[in-house]
Amino acid sequence: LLLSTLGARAQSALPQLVKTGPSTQLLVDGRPFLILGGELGNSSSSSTAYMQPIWPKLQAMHLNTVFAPVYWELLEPTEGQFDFKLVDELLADARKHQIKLVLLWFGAWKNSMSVYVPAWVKTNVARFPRATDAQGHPQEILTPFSPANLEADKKAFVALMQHLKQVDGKAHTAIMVQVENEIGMLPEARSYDPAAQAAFAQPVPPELLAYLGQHQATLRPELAAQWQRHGAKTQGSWTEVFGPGIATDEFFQAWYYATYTNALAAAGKAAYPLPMYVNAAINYRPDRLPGQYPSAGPLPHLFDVWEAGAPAIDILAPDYYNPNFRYWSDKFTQGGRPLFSPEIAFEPGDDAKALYAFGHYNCLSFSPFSIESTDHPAQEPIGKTYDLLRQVTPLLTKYQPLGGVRGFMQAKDSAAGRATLGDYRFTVKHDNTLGWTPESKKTDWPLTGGLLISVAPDEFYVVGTGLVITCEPTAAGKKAGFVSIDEGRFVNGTWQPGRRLNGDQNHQGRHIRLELGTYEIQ
Ligand code: N0T
Repeated sequence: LLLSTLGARAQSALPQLVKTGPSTQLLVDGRPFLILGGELGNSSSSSTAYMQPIWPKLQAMHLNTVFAPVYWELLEPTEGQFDFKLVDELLADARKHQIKLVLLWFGAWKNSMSVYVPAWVKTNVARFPRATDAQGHPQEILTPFSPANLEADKKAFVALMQHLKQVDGKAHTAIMVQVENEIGMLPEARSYDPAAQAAFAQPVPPELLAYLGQHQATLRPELAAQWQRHGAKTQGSWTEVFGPGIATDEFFQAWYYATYTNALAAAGKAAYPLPMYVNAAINYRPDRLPGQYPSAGPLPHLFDVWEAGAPAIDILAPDYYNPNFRYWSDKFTQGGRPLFSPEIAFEPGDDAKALYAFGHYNCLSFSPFSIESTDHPAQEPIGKTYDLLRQVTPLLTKYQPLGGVRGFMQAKDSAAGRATLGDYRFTVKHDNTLGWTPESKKTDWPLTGGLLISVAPDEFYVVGTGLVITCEPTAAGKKAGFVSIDEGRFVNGTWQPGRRLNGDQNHQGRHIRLELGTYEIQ
């Protein structure tokens, strides 16, 4: 009886983020949940009919979650009149296909611009003012400095959250919400509209300076250096505190984007407290200056400003559209921040990156963009990888907080991956380094990856593709061999061994070679 009561309580708990040991976990219905996701193309969920053939594709790729936009222009076509039909149909279809939803609020900003605001907002520039460049030319960007803009956006967002509570507060089909999309200022680092100018003439808000003072030891180096260069002041104008120039302009704009977003998120959470995050359009080119890339969004060099200004936002998340996956993941996880990826370009290598992200960064979400664009869902490597990751989710989420998981990603030019886990030191190389296959002679090698879970000092599960792994005992002067290597699957959480891998399959006991699959090593 007691157990069933506890079970029922866990079931009714809202999706939430909890800190478990060194890692953050997302709990859905009381259990750790890894988002094996994909994001829909921007326009797909504007039509329930258009979505119909997409759902089976998502199932064929073993997604457990889809990231789907909710559009302000379609939610509130007439001011104050909300149309929840699309949202309700999305929820119903998601449930029918046993897929969770992360809802993307395409409100005031979508990739910097304000194209998803309803027509009654778009056409009333006097009431809903735009950001302007330094010459006063208006941009297709609502200014965050206008209380009217915030109020209108917030009213719609709160209506959405209230509705979700009503229709989904028990089922928890929607598990998280993204607030806006890739917020960023262009073509200058800050806006110069009248309200922005008035704000810039004000002192730096004391909350921001207090935050910097309290977090001195962990501030981003760019911001810390600039603040210290000008005397680490505890009050003053933006140019007195940070000096004149575009870097200061960007801090200023970021603060007001953050506080706007915070007001939205806090009001939304007051209605229905789902975890909320914002996503960043990464500036890949270090030669681009503030204003030349979507500026003042939740970018790593602005984390302190965003975290000070937007405590109601749980996670600052990277959108990956360039090859430097490790570099940006390291940046976004500095200081123990959780990794949550709502978007990554849908391309070869995503399978390896997903395995690496879940194994190495304890990431909470992986999600290729425009996931429905494939014509061969059953053949997609990311789908096959999600199938494996689904099977090992209970193991992964159990051993991650205990430090028992490692991730690997190998390209042609990678140094060997190394990890100590249990009583062994592992060396992980690209499969082609063996030189056995015609592929190894090619100039391009596919990215490969995997993860290793230690369930006992001498017992491991490994999930991956295209890797070759050797291990040696950490104890000095000892030698070790494999007792057994089994290929298999988890069926409802129970290990079901398939082939016993020996002979040529483990190079007569020298190593384990991963084709796509899950393996138990002893
Ligand atoms: C993303 C997507 C969608 C190599 C682009 C990425 C999505 C938005 N923006 O398809 O529009 O809604 O969040 C912009 C980064 C492109 C950089 C490409 C450089």
